[in-house]
Amino acid sequence: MELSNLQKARYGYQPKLPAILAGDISELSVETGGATEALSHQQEIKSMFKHCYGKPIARFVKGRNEKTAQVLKVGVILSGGQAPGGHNVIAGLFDGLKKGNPASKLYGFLGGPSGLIDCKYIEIDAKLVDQYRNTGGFDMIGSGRTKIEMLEQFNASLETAKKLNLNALVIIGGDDSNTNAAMLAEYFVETGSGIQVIGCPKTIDGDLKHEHIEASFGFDTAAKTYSELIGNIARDANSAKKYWHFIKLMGRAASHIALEAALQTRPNLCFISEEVEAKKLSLSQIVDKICESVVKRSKNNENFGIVLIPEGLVEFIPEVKALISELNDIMAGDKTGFEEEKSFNEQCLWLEKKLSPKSAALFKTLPEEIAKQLLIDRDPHGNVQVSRIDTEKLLIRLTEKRIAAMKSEGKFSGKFSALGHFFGYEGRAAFPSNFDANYGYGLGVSAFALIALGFTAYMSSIKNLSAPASEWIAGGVPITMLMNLERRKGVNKAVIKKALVDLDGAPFKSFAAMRDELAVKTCFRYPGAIQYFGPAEVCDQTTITLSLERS
Ligand code: FBP
Repeated sequence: MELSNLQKARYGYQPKLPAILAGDISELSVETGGATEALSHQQEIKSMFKHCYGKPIARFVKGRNEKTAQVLKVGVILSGGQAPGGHNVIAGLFDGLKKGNPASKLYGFLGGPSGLIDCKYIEIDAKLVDQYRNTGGFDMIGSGRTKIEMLEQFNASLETAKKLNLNALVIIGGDDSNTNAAMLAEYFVETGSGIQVIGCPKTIDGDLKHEHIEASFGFDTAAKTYSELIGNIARDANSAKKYWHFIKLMGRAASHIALEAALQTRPNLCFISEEVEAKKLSLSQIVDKICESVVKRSKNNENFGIVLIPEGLVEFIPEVKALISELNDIMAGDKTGFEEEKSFNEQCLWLEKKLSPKSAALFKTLPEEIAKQLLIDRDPHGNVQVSRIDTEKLLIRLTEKRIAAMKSEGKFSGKFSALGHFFGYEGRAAFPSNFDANYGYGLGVSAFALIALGFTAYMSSIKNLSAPASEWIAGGVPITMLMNLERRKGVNKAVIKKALVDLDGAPFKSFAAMRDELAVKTCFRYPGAIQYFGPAEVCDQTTITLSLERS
């Protein structure tokens, strides 16, 4: 493989660690607080995690231990969507293990959790790790979305772990994968295997956060990559002055990425799904807001603009949400009638008879491609695959229709020409920013220390993230502390609560304070590309979201 110059240079980057993890690891001790509680339904969750519930928060401090020098065998899994910094978690874990004892071994399960179930793995050695230091993607061992939920899967996981004589397993994943990590940990204790499980907070979506988990790695790089692209488009729009750009941004249900990109780039409009839901805005009211901005800007001869759309938006618009939920039930039931219909039109007629009158009316108004996308299979966790619904095109179509009507009524004489974009995959495997390279690496070293010091059912945690890395605080958070009870597939389940955008939080308030002006005036901000080498104020800054949340 021929290397780019940046790749070569990034290999040489030494991630910055919290001071406590940067020193001699035999001089590492741990301080724990009192018992902890889940976010809600404490008794029910306690009964589901008899062994692992309510453990104390752990924080590494200076002290002595003999444990970090033990020979350990550890397995690692990358789970779910790619997030920049994942390879560094593995590198940190590897370096910690080898620093503790060069005889320790690290195994990588291939293709996500299914690698553990099917016993597909490789031994990760120094040569392999060195090829992936500070690089994006998950291609070192691959990732997958298999959910470990059936007893046979738990048994198969245990069998693999025993076969490899594992002391511990590290699961690098999002909320669902870390919920799985806690379940596996509980199962391993219950079955007396002694195998520990540690999770690491990963996802570009930024929705795995909590008082003690300040951010997931990957969010920083992905949000900055999208912001760079949006800034470039905004500058193009401001130069040519002829297009409205509708940009859908990845991030699943939560709008953290769209909000961060709005703070970075100051578009004319950015919809925040959580607000749309709270205010029960309809599709038509969203189009009203777009048209209002188009008309006002056109009066200033500015027939161009930028609209940011979080990818999960459709699921938060009450009438679309109701339609999706009805479609979920219909498609999960007997759909032979649907499959027998020959054309899509006939299939629609079949569906419309089964939908409530309100949902049937909405379904009929949707452009064909969007209607088809709403019927795509759900992912293994039961999520609608929002990345495959062209919300940006839907909003363009509806705005064009409305603008045409306004023109024919003599209410608008300007121009409206729109282009759609979707930024998702281009940000998920980017070279990690210095922040994500440091944070991922630190989480990996911290996961090693948690294992060596005997913890299980913990998430590796690094706090004080808006300060320079040397001042970061490392430790672990019991996973049950992040849980609440949710109804999933008709059953109450203890799961990590998704952290959506807090409408009372500083990031949203900061955007809300400027948006009326942004909707009319051109105030674009151009963040430029992520910088890897140079002054700390250019290279090591974290997201605006994190700094506002921590200030
Ligand atoms: P995770 O939740 O696993 O981190 O994945 C995040 C994500 O990138 C979402 O933003 C997006 O909706 C989804 O993955 C896309 O999934 P896929 O990679 O399966 O197309």
